[in-house]
Amino acid sequence: MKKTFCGYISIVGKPNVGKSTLINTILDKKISITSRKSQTTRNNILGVKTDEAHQMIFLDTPGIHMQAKKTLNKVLNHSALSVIEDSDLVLFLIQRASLQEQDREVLQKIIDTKANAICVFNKVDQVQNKNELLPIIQEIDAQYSFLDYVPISALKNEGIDDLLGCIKQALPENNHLYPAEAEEKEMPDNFFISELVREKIIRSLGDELPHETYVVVETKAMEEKMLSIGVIIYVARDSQKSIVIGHQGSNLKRIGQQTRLELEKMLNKKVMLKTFVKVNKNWNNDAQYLSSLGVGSNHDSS
Ligand SMILES: Nc1nc2c(ncn2[C@@H]2O[C@H](COP(=O)(O)OP(=O)(O)OP(=O)(O)O)[C@@H](O)[C@H]2O)c(=O)[nH]1
Ligand SMILES: [Mg+2]
Repeated sequence: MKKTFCGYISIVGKPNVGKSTLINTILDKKISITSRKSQTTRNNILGVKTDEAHQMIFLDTPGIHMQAKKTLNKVLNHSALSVIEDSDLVLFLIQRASLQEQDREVLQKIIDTKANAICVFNKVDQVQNKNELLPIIQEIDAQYSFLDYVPISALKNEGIDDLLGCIKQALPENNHLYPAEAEEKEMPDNFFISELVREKIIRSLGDELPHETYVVVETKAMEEKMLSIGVIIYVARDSQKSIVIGHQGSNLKRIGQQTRLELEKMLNKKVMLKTFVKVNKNWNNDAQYLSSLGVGSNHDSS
């Protein structure tokens, strides 16, 4: 019998280091939304890559943020930290040639859990002289023995094959948990559609607002050659409702259009998308409400 290898690999790091970009690049498709703003990812998002004998089950996590005050941020941190313990391998992401306080805090969690881990330097396309990485590697190596140090650019798809090679070396011998076809997803589930809308909101609106929104898919129907979808964007205050809608509906129109175009390209099908904006006060401080939405937990597909 040929040996098979399989394991859970979690991608952790401070907000905005490129965790979601990395998982999308590895899987060669978009499964997790990304943006320039911190704390874009809310759930642990799972993607599977099988390469002959090796099956890698990746978990994208919300950026770990130690100064969490709001309940939402606490829930996000908890879910990111708990996966470290449950993983066979952890990818610790840092960016460029810098190790900041927030990175050190995440590093400390890895040290505490004694996780099997690879240290990944992302965004090296923005590092002129790769020697700048050496003192950081020395500093980290003095604190913990990582299996490898791998420089990559998730955005430019550089160093990814090297990284995959290191990951495969670290996978435990195990039967594959997912059938190969689990990797193909035809109809996007409600979670993915709502994430796509949230990505467009985050990318096009102000810095604070995006974290005060959540999106629910109300209706989804395959009509004759056309996918028809209705979504509700919830915000925490009336003033935010006006921001999301914009002057004469311009923002909402743009958000809807960008989402629709991306879905059409993915599905190769016409999409009709209706968007509504509603106010739900203080939602992001209500932990019970958050968990009912699945925020901060592994989501089930709809
Ligand atoms: N130049 C460069 N930019 C990158 C690279 N990887 C990611 N980015 C950018 O960094 C920003 C953050 O990327 P995300 O993938 O959303 O980061 P994240 O770690 O998932 O962020 P949170 O979910 O908020 O914790 C985006 O604007 C990406 O395009 C890279 O290799 N090089
Ligand atoms: Mg992310």
